[in-house]
Amino acid sequence: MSQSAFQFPHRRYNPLRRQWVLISPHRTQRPWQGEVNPSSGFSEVHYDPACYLCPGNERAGGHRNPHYENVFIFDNDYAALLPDSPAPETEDMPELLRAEQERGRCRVLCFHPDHSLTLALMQEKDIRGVVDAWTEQYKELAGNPSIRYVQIFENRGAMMGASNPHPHCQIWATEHVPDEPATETESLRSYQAEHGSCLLCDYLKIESEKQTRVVCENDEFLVVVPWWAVWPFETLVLAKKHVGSLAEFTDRQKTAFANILKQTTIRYDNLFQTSFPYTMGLHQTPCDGESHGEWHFHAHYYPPLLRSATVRKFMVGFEMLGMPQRDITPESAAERLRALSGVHFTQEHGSGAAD
Ligand code: H2U
Ligand code: ZN
Repeated sequence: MSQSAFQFPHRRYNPLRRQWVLISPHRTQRPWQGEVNPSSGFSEVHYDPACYLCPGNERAGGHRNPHYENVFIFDNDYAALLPDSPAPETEDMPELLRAEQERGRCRVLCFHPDHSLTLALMQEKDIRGVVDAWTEQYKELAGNPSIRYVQIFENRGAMMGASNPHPHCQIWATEHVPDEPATETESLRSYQAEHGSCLLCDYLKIESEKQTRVVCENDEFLVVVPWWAVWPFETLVLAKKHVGSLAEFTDRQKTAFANILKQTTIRYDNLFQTSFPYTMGLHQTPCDGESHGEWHFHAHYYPPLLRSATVRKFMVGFEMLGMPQRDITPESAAERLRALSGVHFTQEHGSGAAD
């Protein structure tokens, strides 16, 4: 592989999503205008009387949160899926107007009672508590025969549509395996059938050897800006061992997962000295009753920011109509994230939001 040839426009393949991404590295040769904006996005208060997630406060429909001390889980008051919605009547419908029943559950999981915290600022032992709660939720929902997939995800920051800065995530459990994990299942399965090995185990080996796209790692997890990253600072968190879901994690893996989430989110916050927005999600074994030896646990971080705390990437134009495109290479994004301190910028001098 010639390094110089990769400085020209080329496209790279994402074998998980089966999509191409256009890379235009020469566009970043224009002067770097990446001003570092002052810290923003952090909450100043530990308790907000107007927050519907803070302990003791009222939510929609008159529900009141308990005075919780660790994590707190409740059924989403505006759930996108219901456990008992009826099947649409499709008998007299044209074939092109297809619809199917989709039952499911939506929950909200508060990570911590403190309104001002984020995963980057929480103590590792408390993040471990979140990992334990995710594990229990996955096990319980996956054990329900009418559920075929459990999606745990976090929308962080107003830029990503999060409705509230209080540290929380959502869990949507669905009757069908949604498109993204369904495509990944297909990809992992066909790769295994063809090569007799796991796509992500093989990919992990390549990235560990090359190191150019590695952001950080610990004994159990490797974080890379993947070869095929679409978002400027997109990362993929890979379990080093071939396990399918949190339900199979050892105690050690759960602790290591909490550690890697903190390491990753600290680097994100430090990049533009802001509470870094993103959508993050866990991709785990579908619970559709089939055997899924091909599944390899991983998490995706999709952050929108491009140049500073306020300049974001928009997926418009050619990207909506053709294919995704990026300017900074995954290698340079990884290099920048890797070079950042593993200590949160607000805590480096013993002051700031985390105090
Ligand atoms: P997001 O910040 O990712 O939007 O998640 C917050 C969720 O909280 C959102 O899905 C729910 C919204 O429906 N919610 C309640 O369940 N009760 C409320 O009182 C307000 C918001
Ligand atoms: Zn709150």
